[in-house]
Amino acid sequence: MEAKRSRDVLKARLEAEDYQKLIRIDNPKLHQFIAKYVELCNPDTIFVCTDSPEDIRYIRQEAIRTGEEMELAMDGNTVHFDGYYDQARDKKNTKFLLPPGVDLGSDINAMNREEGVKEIHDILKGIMQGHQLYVRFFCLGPLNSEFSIPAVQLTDSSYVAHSEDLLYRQGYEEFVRLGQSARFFKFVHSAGELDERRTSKNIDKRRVYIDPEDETVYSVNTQYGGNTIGLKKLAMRPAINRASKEGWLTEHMFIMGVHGPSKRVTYFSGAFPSLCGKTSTSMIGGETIVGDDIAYLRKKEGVIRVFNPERGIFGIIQGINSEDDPLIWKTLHAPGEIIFSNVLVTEEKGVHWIGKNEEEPEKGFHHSGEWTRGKRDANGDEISLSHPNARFTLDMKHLENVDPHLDNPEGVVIGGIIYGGRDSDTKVPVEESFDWMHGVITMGAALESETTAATLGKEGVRKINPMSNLDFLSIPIGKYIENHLNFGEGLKNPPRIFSVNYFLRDADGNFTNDKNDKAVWLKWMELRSHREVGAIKTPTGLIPKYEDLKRLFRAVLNKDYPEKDYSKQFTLKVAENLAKVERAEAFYKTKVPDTPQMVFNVLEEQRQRLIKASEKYGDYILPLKLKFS
Ligand code: SPV
Ligand code: MN
Repeated sequence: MEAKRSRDVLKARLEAEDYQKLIRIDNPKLHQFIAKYVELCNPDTIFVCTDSPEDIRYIRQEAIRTGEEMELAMDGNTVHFDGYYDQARDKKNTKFLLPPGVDLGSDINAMNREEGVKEIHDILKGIMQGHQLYVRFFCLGPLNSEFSIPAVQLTDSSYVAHSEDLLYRQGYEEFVRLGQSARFFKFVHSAGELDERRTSKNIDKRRVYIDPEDETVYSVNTQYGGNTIGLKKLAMRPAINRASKEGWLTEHMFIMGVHGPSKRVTYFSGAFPSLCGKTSTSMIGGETIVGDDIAYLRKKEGVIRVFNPERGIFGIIQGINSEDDPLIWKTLHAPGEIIFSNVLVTEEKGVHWIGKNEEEPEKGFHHSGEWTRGKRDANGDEISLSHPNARFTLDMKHLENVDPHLDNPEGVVIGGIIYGGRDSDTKVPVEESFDWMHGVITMGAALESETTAATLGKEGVRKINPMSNLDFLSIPIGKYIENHLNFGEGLKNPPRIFSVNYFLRDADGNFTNDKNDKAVWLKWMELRSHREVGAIKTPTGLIPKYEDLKRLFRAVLNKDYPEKDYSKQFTLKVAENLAKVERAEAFYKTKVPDTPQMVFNVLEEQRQRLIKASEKYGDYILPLKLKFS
């Protein structure tokens, strides 16, 4: 649509005040985009949000007026329910739209661009009749930063517009400032027709289509945040594509400050698949949080600087309890703007979730409607008190442990990178790689995890998930790994790379660690990144020495750390580690045609080290035997 016609459309469809808000932004491409989807989706009314306090308040009130959220007893708290079958990211219907000749490989869901655009435009046609369209502007990353990305969201869901207000930096003024120079991402969302409970009705037509070249994402007939909140996982995909072209990285990582001796703060970013402890790690007591889910890694003058494109948390609530998670617990029980989703609402208008260490109510209201214990769904399955993927949404400014550099336009310099997965039987709880390449390949590219409730489908299946980013990759996996290898070049002081495993179990199936032991691993990694403690060299990496952990367990958790626990946790399991190498090799050989040769070389070296060690020490090697460095 040409510039003049798009302005005419906007003028005809918007109230004068909203039209003026848009015209203040001098960007014809933006106007064209908005006009196009106004015409196609045909909303009854349009609200342009400038981020003024009145506009923000209006969005919040709309969420309650429309019934997408309900107020709870605690001041500022609301609850939102997604449809019973709309509780997680829909991988099957999330697809990249690609022009002919572009192939992302068999593990990434894609379709022909032209067909996809046609299909989604057909679904979007007239979809907002009877709805209000909210137009919102955000900034992915700190304001006034050369590294941030502006983004515009069109949505007919007040819940989505409200959630984004807590999760992202407001960007209207940023768009005004940037004018025509803004290289912005675009998101179009419609919850589609709603049922009497205000949840998306036509989930058979649920679609999330990503056009990486056009940096546009379409999402329809769904409300679940991971499918709809444009700036979250939807933005990650075009950001990975843009990063790949420009030589930086977009990662599924938390960012946190780990507080070392003498007030030293060392920043770590950590990639774990969904539901594997990213939020709880970044929220651990005594440390400070920069972000819990997404990180942009930029290189400037030989140093890696990391940014959080978000400023809020859309965190898993299951299992949060007053003992293990005191910081988040406190925030979840204080007045303040929090959106709970898919939790149980009690008669007193409080909230409850699985694993909250308080007496469980026998009844309440949640995503399946009225709930009493023992209720079953249409398939005869018992409906749990809250959904395992139930979440809370809040602005990190409510947290007492928010890091002072969250909004630093220069980001924070990173001292260590952590890869973690859900691994019941192979990897030790914490380990450092030999170097960047070894870490990227054996800990990042070979990262595996057992599937969780964060995506639809069976749980507990072990899958390779490179850098925990597979669900979001918009470039071929091989290219992505190569980008990581290249990113490590020319660094003045490369960050150390570590792996952690919080989910190791013993032969009886019990976890070998307590939930909060991660606090110790973090302190150990902090010291290692400054080379202030030694380590034991094993065939798979560098592991802690017993005496260092013993000291840290006492200092951090005031806990004794018996040597038998250490031996159990840090025993090198040769056969399991060899099998892991095999699985990684098979994955890259069969599924990733453009795998850099280095991946196979480094995996082969790991295999040889494991074989050699087992010839000397057997199949299960106690760490004390390996004390040779
Ligand atoms: C995840 O599943 O990795 C999340 C939540 O962080 S979602 O927004 O659904 O992606
Ligand atoms: Mn995530």
